[in-house]
Amino acid sequence: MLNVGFIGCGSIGRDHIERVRNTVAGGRVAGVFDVVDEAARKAVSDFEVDAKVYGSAQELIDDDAIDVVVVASRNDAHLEPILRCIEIGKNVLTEKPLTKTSEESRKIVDAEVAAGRRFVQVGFNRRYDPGYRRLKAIVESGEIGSLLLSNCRHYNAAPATSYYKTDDVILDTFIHEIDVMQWLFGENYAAIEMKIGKRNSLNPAPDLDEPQLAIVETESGAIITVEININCQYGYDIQCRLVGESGIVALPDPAMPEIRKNLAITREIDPSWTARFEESYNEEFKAFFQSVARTGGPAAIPTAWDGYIANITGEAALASLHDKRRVEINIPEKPDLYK
Ligand code: ISE
Repeated sequence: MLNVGFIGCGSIGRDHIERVRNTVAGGRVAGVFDVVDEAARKAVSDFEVDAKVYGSAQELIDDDAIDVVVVASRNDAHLEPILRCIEIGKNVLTEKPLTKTSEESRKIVDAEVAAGRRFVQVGFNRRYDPGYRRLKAIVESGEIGSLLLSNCRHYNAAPATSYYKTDDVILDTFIHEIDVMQWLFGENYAAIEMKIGKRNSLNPAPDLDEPQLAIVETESGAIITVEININCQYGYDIQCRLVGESGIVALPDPAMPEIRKNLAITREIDPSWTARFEESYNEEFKAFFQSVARTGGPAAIPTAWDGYIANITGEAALASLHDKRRVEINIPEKPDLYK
């Protein structure tokens, strides 16, 4: 049983504490830290865990009583705790994005390469979703031939926070497709072009420009389009259709009962990602615990390298948004550690 220390007890941090407490075997909630001390104490009492509340992230990481660390703090507060974990040799599962910039994420990659081992698993949870995993298996079986095109939908009913901005649409929302499509296509991206669509009058935030449309080109010339709409009002709606040379495969919707009533057939849509992707979050934690418990590491996928190249693509997307042009993506050579 691994003693798990949690850094960040906001909404996703609380979800993870709860899943380790109640659902996923192999770990015990042993410590918590949040910059808002009250949030850490509340998590301990709400989930009735026997966990120590630490005064700083470093104090938690450095404590011998903590075996592995989960980072679920704000996106701009991931770098220091992850670097500290690598420095003292502790495995860490961090929420996505790895960091907010490719420069910061490169520091994590370099630290792992210098240490000669992977310690970091990045929370691109979709790689553990049963639907996406089936897509991957079908692609790899060769059943629909080489991929030519893809069309994705990433819709949120409303933005995740009241301070969500245009750039967050890329670095916090679209970053999921950046990672998962690169994984499905099994090749690097070559270029990206972003467009901002007509403003939704129900979008409450002045500096949040969306919906956005991404047109991504892979190295082999395949084209992926992604609609990102985070004020869709009606629910959390994730779609993905892959077009191969001899067939098409689409991501299944989550199984929901169909109700026939009042001259209509209806099926519920999940309200948010926590419900829609619950199984994938549980599976990513299982993989994290198993990789550490079974082998003492290295960490499971997605790796810090995946987090880093997602940042490079995110930055190209931002440049495209700001300069209104197609931007080339240059992915550096992958170090042996990640091959
Ligand atoms: C959130 O952090 C997620 O991970 C969701 O999957 C995404 O849809 C949402 O926009 C993000 O804020």
